[in-house]
Amino acid sequence: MPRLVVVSNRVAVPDLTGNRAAGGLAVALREAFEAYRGLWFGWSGKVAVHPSVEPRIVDKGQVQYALMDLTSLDRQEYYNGFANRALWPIMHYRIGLSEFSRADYQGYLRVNRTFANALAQLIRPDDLVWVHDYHLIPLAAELRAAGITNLIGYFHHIPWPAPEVLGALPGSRELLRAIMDYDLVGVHTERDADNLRRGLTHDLGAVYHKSDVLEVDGQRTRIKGFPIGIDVGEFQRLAGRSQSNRIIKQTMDGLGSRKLIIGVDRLDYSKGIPERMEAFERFLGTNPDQRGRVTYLQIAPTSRSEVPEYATLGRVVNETLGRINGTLGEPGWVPIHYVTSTYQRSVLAGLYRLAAVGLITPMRDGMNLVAKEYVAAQDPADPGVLILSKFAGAAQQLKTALIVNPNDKIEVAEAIREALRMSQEERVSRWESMMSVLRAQDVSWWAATFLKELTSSKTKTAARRSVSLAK
Ligand code: ADQ
Repeated sequence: MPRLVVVSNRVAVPDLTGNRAAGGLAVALREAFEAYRGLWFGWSGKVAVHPSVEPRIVDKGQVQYALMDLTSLDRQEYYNGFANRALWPIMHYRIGLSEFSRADYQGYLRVNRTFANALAQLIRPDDLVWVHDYHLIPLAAELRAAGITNLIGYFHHIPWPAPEVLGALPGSRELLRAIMDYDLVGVHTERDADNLRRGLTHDLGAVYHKSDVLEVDGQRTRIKGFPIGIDVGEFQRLAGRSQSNRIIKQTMDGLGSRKLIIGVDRLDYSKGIPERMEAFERFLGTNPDQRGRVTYLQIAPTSRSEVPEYATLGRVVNETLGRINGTLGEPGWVPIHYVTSTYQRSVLAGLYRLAAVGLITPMRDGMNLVAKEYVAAQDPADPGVLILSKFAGAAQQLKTALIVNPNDKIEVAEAIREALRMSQEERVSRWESMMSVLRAQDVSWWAATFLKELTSSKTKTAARRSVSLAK
């Protein structure tokens, strides 16, 4: 069995008691790391005066963690700058918000090179290397330059935009070129895969070798959709026994006979939080009988607060919330409850289960795991209704959700009304269809399918080796 080397911007090291971090990649990779011995390499989250030349190794049995510190300039240019102020908005179709700076781009390349040089010392000949997300697109190119010929896969967790959008970013051709150094590139949906393939053919003159394999200058890569899933059983279990939890009890007491609508998102402009609040306002305006009978709980932990666009969003959300609660609220009823804390998964699962409606309306989202968690947490006999943006990758799979355009407040308001009135029979039938998708393509399926496909890409690496030897 080869060793699995995972590379991601942040590394989720288990705490002193051996508990692994909840959420995100840590959960997604849990089972992959049970099947393979592993190494997880990335940023420690710490800022140091001098950049790391070699990583700090933390050994936790089956998995070793290799942690690199960044300087504050690295964090500014690589992380806050190019990754989060230039790439993130472009990848989410927000060209107007993308702030490109050549210095940031150089910082991004520098950190990728430093990481690759440090990682190259740790890679053994048979290791499978799996790189995650937009912070590290050039990593394979840098590893190849350092002489690494192993199989290297990349998974892109956010949308891949149409070539016309990505093309607005200076340096986008180089990013596309760097993609070709991977043996396998995974995205969440066919739409993203198609956008990336079109970008490669339009901008690099790539030619199709097979329907999902593209070739540029003798180099081949496969581009495929692998929709990420969740641990369905875990969410069902957590939700089923959540009623004794203090926060859940308090929430139930506070609600009384009111229905609950829930939204859970990092505070990010891609998630459409102010737009969603306005859609709820519209719903209350057109359905005055619902005032006092429904509460919308928005959970939105602060994220990337050093990036100016996120501070602006925080202000817009607070203003929108204040206006709606001020104008529509009553002494005994607050229309929108807004909290910014992070919660344990058991609490989130309990809150999802309490909610009659999951209102998940991102303007763009690679997948959106919250939509899936909401569905998995429902009571099978009396499930809630998922309202889901058509621009979330999850909408490609969860077709029996109420699918909406998040830009259309009237449509979202009407979906809220429909969800609150939906018969139990229809709710159960829609929920069962969604659950069968979630069970078939859960998180273990996702990791196992990607890694199986990567392992079977061997012939391409052999082809690449012979191309580079011939040069
Ligand atoms: P995110 O943009 O972070 O992920 P999402 O997929 O919804 O979006 O995942 C968020 C995760 O954080 C969920 O597991 C959720 O439970 C958790 N979470 C959110 N708020 C929380 C809170 N207050 N307390 C505790 N946990 C909270 C990126 C992409 C997505 C893609 C994922 C995975 O932007 O499109 O689905 O990666 O690939």
